[in-house]
Amino acid sequence: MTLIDNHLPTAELQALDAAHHIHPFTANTALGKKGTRVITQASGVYLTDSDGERILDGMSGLWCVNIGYGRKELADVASAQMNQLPYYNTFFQTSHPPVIALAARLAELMPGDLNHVFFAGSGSEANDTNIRMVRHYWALKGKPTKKTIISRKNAYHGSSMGSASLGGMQGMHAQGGMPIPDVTHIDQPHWYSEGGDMSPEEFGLHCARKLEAEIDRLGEDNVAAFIAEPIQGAGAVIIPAETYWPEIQRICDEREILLIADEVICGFGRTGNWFGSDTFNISPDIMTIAKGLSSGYLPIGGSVVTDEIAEVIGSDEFNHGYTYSGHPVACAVALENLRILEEEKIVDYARDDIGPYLQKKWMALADHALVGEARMTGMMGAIELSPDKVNRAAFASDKGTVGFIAREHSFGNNLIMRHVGDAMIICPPLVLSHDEADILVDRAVKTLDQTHKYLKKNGMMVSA
Ligand code: PXG
Repeated sequence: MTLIDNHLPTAELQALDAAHHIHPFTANTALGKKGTRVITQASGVYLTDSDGERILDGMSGLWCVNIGYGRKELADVASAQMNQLPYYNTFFQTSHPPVIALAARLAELMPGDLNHVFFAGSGSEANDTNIRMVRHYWALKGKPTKKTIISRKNAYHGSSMGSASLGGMQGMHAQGGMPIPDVTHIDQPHWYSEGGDMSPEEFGLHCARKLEAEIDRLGEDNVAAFIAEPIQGAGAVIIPAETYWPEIQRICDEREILLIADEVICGFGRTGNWFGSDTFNISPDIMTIAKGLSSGYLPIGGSVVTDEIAEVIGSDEFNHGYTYSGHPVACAVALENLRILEEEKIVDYARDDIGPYLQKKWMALADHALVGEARMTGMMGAIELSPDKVNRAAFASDKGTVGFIAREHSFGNNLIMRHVGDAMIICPPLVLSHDEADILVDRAVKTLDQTHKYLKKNGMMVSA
């Protein structure tokens, strides 16, 4: 227990981290010089760092700790399961109680006839499964040319070669030879930055119809699936207008295209319902899940498919699987997490109580001089920073410069907010109390005031 109770002094931890640890999505040399912030404990919605500072985690870790930190029940279940059966695979005609119970529980929770789960260790792996599964599905149905998967620019679907190819992050594609063949990307429904003079509703339809145009361009016989997050999370909490999803659904239904809803962030209460698909009335053929499935306590993800897809895939050997598919300890922890979400009515609390409470305060940030737009659904929200809010103008500085400055102030105020470009993002644990919501918003306001002052002082309130 020495790592928890009696760790090294911060400077020594930072030096060792800089010497030996390569951080994801990080310029490591620069971070090594600056020194990383070392998190040593967490409870509820608060993190504690190695200097004893308490930080309000406005991001639920990485969009995942839906039930909050420090739930002993999950630790107890993990310990018991480790003692009983720490590992066994499900490849060679074997199974085990935790994976059976979790698959059955998910089938109950899922909308429609999404009744069959292929487990993975993460969202990236689950989306890789989806690529192979939809192509194999169409091949088994005698349509092997239906291979292309259409996704969206600025989507995030993971970091493996396949899932990052599905994603539409240019910075990722620029490193390592992506996208892989037969993946294309249409525009995202990001009204604030791309909607121009259209109303949000017009723009929603306009973007959805890009899917139809892309199917026509590729030829329906060549398209396997469309994948999208109900709300783009890492893209900057992009909430589509209400015209968007019904039109996407119509197109997928009419054109025989499988619809994959990537619910890795939106699932398990985040949007105020069990799934983003419930919130937007989407009927996906496949759902990608991870993160909130275990509230991040252990790594687990999965692809949930309809009866029909399971039947087609089941007619042949699907040559695919991960060592940790259906890991018993991860499954047991996920089950316990789902029990807590349900029995403590945490999804209801997010929809009816803390969600509306926080939304009201968050949306009021739009009145701040630095904020061009505030948006929020359920318990995920964003504010767009702008030097000229009336015109939704971008800053003259490189994209992300101002966002980074705001994030540094936020860290200084002991609030974790993420920046995506010059938008600030929150995605707090669903168990946030009213008092904690007040503290979150107070610290966000303080951050905006400090950032605004800094930008004015340095002549940076300038439009591009
Ligand atoms: N789909 C979505 C919608 C995600 O948000 C993944 C898939 C991949 O899941 P794994 O478990 O393989 O990470 C994600 C992950 C960020 C950030 O900067 C977001 C994610 C991961 C890393 C960074 O916001 N989301």
